[in-house]
Amino acid sequence: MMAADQIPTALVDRLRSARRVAVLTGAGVSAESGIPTFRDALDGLWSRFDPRELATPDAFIRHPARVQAWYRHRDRLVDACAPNPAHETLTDFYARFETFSLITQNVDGLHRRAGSEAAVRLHGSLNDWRCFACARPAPPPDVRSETDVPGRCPICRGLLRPGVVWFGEPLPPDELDRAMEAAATADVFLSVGTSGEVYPAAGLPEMARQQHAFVAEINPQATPLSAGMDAVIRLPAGRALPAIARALDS
Ligand code: BJW
Ligand code: ZN
Repeated sequence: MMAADQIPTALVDRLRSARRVAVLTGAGVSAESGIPTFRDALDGLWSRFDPRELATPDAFIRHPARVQAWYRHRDRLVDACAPNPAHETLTDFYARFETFSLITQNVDGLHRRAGSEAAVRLHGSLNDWRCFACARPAPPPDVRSETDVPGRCPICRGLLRPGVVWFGEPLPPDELDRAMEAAATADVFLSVGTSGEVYPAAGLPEMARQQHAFVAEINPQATPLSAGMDAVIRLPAGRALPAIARALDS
């Protein structure tokens, strides 16, 4: 059975009686703000690079100016974008449910800009540059191309890196603990706009399901997580989440 706008009735019913709700978001939640998803090629100059190959410590060590310029390019792109109805609806969920946890893999800061300051940021932030050598915070380097001189720490001359988590690096332990606690205690867990390919984040829906949460996915495309879901909504997040809020109000 579907409520209006393809929202499964079972999900609406479970949300109505839920005390603890947790949502995991990925790049798809910012797609309608104009930010390309991680697996979509970036436009122009950057389309010849695979993001998966830039987001590693090895890529940074081999091509520091290229990686710094790529992250500065994304900083500027994000600055020119604004939160969309998906981010806004999730902010409203804090007031709607007794306990609400928002867990994001996104580094774009749009959940915070929409008012979800408490969002758990599993993969860090595009801002918060620091020194790769001494870890001191530093202002973002003004590097625009791979042929520029790489930005360095004013104190120790180490290379500057963005405050994100690259492949092979540990997630911030406090954030990961909060995310696992939210997943393990949720009555309803929603996975929104993520390909479900990157761990440990991709393990959270299964962790919730094993602890008897109702798990649902919002994504226009199927993912490796889809088969384990109690409900799937094949709609863009900016349409599905407001529709869920309307169904709960009706
Ligand atoms: C829409 C939409 C719309 C479009 N509405 N939807 C097995 C188990 C555990 C770990 C591993 C494992 N095998 C390998 C690993 C290691 C690795 C990993 O998972 N690799 C996989 C590729 C297999 N994981 C790690 O390395 C992690 N660290 C770790 O495990 O540490 C262990 C350790 C412990 C102690 C010491 C040392 C190490 C770290 C992972 C860090 C990921 N970092 C990145 C880059 C961040 C910086 C940056 O942005 O540049 O995070 S990778 C990238 O993927 C980014 C994203 O947050 C993450 C997830 O991507 P996401 O959000 O799902 O985006 P997309 O693009 O993939 O998907 C978008 C989706 O949206 C699509 O499905 C669309 O259909 C959908 N969509 N429009 C709704 N409008
Ligand atoms: Zn330094």
